[in-house]
Parts: sequence; structure tokens; C-alpha cells
Amino acid sequence: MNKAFIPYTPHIEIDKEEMLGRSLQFYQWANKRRTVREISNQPIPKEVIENILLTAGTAPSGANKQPWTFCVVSNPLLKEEIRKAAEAEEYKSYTERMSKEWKEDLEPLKTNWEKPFLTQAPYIIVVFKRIYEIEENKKHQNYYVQESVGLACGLLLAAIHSAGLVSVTYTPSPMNFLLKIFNRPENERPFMIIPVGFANKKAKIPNIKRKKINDIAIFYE
Ligand code: IYR
Repeated sequence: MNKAFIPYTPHIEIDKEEMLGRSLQFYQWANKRRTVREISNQPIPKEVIENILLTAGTAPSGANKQPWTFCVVSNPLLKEEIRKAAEAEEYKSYTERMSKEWKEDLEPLKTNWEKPFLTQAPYIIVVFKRIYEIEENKKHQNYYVQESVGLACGLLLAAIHSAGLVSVTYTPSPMNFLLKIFNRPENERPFMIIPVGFANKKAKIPNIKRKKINDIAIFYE
């Protein structure tokens, strides 16, 4: 690793007015992102996925360890296998494991154990967190892995949105079945599944609202 420091050059220099305009525009753009569960099978270029993943890889991480691995699935048989295993877990979750309160909270989202997006979407990104590194047969620590991989997934979602595509942050529980399917090394754990594609032409989304500024922020002036 190169330990030298290099000068930081701001990527833009703008006045306050432009800053205000850009911050508002960015918010309005981000606010158009919605989780979409009805994803079409229309293909998307692999290069777009590569750019999206490179964006995710720009996330800050504990000690710059970049503790993430993205398994990118376009193989239809593998998608089928993931869907089958995920739906088996979801069926148990919806019929046995989830509390009454949890199911009530999910009511507005109208989710159920069926996960058609896992076979419909042209790409399924299975995100693994790397809880430590193995180099020359020795374990090396990673830091703030949960936070780091969460940030990478946030950027991943923003990059997907920016490309005009949609996704759903899918976290089946438990996710052990992904360990078996992907046979990843012992230092990796499944973190999240992010299918990517175009929204179905007739896709519907729940009519839910975001909190207002005063509900999410407290200013100490
Ligand atoms: N993993 C399940 C249940 C689920 C849980 C939460 I919290 C959600 O916000 C949405 C769904 C499923 O995907 O159906």
C-alpha cells in the first residue's frame, strides 16, 4: 500500500448560490429513487453493472480495507437456485418466524414469500461482507465492516438510480443458503441481495411518504 500523501483538489469550485441549487437538485433526484419489486427481464449492459460496482467501491471503509465482495449473477440457472432457496426461507419466515407486529408493519408494502425479482432481473448482486482478511494463511482484522458495507450498498443504490435502473434491497433471513450456493471463503458472510434491472412497465409501488426535515434532524445552533 502506498503510504504517501498527495494534494487534495476539490472536484468543483462553486459559489453559494450554485451550491444551494445543486444540493436541492441532488435531493430532488435522490427523492425519486424508489424500491421497485417488479423488475423486467430486459437485458442491461454488463459495463453498466461494472460502473455501478466501481461506484459502490468508492465508499469509505474502516482503515480503507474495502471489506466487500460483490457476486454478480446473470446465469439463469444460478438465479433459479437462489430464488428457490430464498423462497424456502421466506415461506418459513412468513408462516412461522415473523412476529405479528412485523407482518403488520410490512402490510403497506404487500410483500410475501414469493420473490420473482430473483429470476426476472437481468443481474442479481449478492453482496458479501469480509469480516477479516486472509493473507499468507494469516488472519488480518477489518474494521467497521457493517458500516463500511452498508455505505457501499448505499452508493450502489444511488448508482443504479443514476443509470435509470431500479433495485430492491433484499435481505432474506437467515442468509446461510448463500454461503452454500456461492461457496465463498470462510472470511465472507452474506450481507444483502440487490437485484438490478428496468422497472416493469406496469410496476406498482406503495404510496408511502418520507419523513420531513424536522422529523429526521435536530439542529444545535
Ligand atoms: N425479508 C422479507 C421480509 C421483509 C422485511 C423487511 I424489515 C422489509 O422492509 C421487507 C420485507 C421479504 O423480503 O419479504
